[in-house]
Amino acid sequence: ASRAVLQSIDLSGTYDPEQTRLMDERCILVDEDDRALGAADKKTCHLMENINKGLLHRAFSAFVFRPDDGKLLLQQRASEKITFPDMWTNTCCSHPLDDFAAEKEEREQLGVRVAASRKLEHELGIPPSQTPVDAFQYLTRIHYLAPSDGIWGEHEVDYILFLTADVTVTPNPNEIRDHKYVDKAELQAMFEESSNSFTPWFKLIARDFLFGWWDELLARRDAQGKLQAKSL
Ligand code: DMA
Ligand code: MN
Repeated sequence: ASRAVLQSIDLSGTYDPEQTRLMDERCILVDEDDRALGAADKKTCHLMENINKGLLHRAFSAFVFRPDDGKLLLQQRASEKITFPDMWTNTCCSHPLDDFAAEKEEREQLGVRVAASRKLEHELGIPPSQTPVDAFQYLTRIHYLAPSDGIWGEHEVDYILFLTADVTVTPNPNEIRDHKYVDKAELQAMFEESSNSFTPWFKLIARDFLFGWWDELLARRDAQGKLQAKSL
């Protein structure tokens, strides 16, 4: 894709100032085989007009499970979010950034692990000491495209990371409106009640992968009934 044809728009005065500022972060552009091609700002990467021309970037979706009862931590995105506001989703999603050398490291998915730890702190206030990079389990990568509201959307190679850990949550209200722990039945009930209040990538991952992997986590509980730190 030629950079020259990419669109931009003026966000000033339209959206939350902090979320507007974060649109200057630089995402890592990739091809369909997840080979890094360069970088573009988050705003450029999330405009449907550019996505429709094939622009694709790298992302992660983290899922945090509570060892004691095997429940998954969900978040509801803040109303301030420019893409997919107010929707319920997995624990934390974001992008490894071209702005940080450590987040460009592809060996052992190190870059996305570092980004996941950074954003679990930024969005949920989880101390990084509770999310060491080698504690994340990398499951797979998915390539997906999903419009948000016409102007905005997602087109990503998304790394799925699981973390089984006790975490201390102190939400950042600019990122998160609400959060809660759910078991499988509670999540199913939420889907049945209002499927359209969930992000498209979370619904896709739930439909294709989540429940099977979650069953495996639960099947490998120790004698005390606790989830093991790494069991897939
Ligand atoms: C983007 O998440 C990543 C995925 C997998 C959709 P996001 O919109 O929550 O990113 P950020 O928190 O950086 O705005
Ligand atoms: Mn994205």
